[in-house]
Amino acid sequence: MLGKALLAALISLVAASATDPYSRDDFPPDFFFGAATSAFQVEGADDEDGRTPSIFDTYARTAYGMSGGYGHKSCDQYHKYKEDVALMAKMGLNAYRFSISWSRLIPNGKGPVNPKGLEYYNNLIDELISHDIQPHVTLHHSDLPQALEDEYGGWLSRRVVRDFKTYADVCFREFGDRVKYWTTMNEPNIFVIGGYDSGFLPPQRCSTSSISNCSKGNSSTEPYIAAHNILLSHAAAASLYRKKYQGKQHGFIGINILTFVLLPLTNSTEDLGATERAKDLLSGWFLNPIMFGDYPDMMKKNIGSRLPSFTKTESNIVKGSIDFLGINYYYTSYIKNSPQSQAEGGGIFADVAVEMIENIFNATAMPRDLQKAVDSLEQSYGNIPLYIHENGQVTLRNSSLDDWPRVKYLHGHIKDVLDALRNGSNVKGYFVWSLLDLYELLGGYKISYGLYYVDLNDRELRRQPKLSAKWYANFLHRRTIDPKVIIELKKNAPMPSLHNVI
Ligand code: IFM
Repeated sequence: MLGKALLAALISLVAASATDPYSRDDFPPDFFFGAATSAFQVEGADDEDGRTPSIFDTYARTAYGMSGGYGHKSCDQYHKYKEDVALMAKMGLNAYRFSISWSRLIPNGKGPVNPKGLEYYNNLIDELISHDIQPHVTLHHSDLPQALEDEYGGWLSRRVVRDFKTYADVCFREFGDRVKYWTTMNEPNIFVIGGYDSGFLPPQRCSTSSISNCSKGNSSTEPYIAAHNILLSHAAAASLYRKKYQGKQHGFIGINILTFVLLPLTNSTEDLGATERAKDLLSGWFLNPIMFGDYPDMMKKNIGSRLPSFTKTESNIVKGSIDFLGINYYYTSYIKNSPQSQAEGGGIFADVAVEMIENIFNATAMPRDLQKAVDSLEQSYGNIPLYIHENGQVTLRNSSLDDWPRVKYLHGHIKDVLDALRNGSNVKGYFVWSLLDLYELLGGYKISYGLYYVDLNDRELRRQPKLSAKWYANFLHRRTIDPKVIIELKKNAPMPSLHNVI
């Protein structure tokens, strides 16, 4: 009797879910479903074959970056790329997002090209193409060559623009016959905040930070200078690509930003206004110059002469310098008006009088809003082709291979992408962060987002599929989803809370 009741309940749950599930076939056939990594986080071989350190290496060796260990071996993708590409193919991915290590390709950031670096990326790209996996390549993912940081202050100097353009030129020339999707920068909006305002990311510079003790920096000027040089470097590379390569290589060039859904903490006029200012700061800082040729008016007003200005020529090069926008989306944040902090020298959030109430490690409380993130960008910047370059669920690194929270997260967010598409948005691809358990930017080896677990105590660094990898593979291979999975997904299982882990 009980058995029958259970069976009936099971059938009704599966039936109820019939309106809810979706399949790969609901997406356009040419939609990219991939996974993502970045060079320093996955390659290892940090001092092999001529590679020199980047600012990410330096960060990983010191203070905050040390939490969880140093990433010199990481997943050793440098030696295991064939195995990793085979995993991707088995999972059914048709795209892989990775980044090139500038200091592996051009040791010290400028000068001769390293033949071993060239060989590695050629091999990786060829391996991907031979498995019908499109390479989506990022040029800078938090890893400026340390030599350029030491020589002239890296992104703080205008000299970086020429060196970045030369590096990009090498990449387009050597790999552009096979790489059709180029992203100049990963998350520059967070890179400049973490690297020059709060100091919790490379190159760890700050003067007023409640989070980090930096030995040098100036939080009231450097984030703006670094951002300006990043924008000019991006634009120089994009303009070069369009003039010299795009006509014959037929590829696309874009930039990536970390995006949030920003919600006012309360419905007060003050918090609503603060939310608009936070959007201007977190997206508009980079996207307004790229789409309209200048910084948001609010930033110009609040920051005054500390915000660099574009000459007419620069503005023309920056404006319209993307064919697509890549976004990384993880969570929603609440915004509070913070008038008392509007004094110069308080850091960039103080400059725009906002407080951001983040909850990165406690996703339980956070609404899922990838569709809202897409809608909000499209409202502000139009129907530009979008790629979800990163999206994923953090867990403790050595937790269970049965990563239900990650399966739930991915299931919900891919559905959001489908809803956005059905609503007319121009999303072209979705990448899970991350393919493997790699060296995490915040938290080293303590936390992870991977579809595959990598046991660091295993000398072979064998990759072990988590439930999420199997779930993603089932989805991509159009296999029927086990009803038990659907039932589990419907349960309101709590997301992990990782407070105080890093
Ligand atoms: O690991 C990082 C990645 O390098 C940039 N985007 C966010 C990820 C997770 O924190």
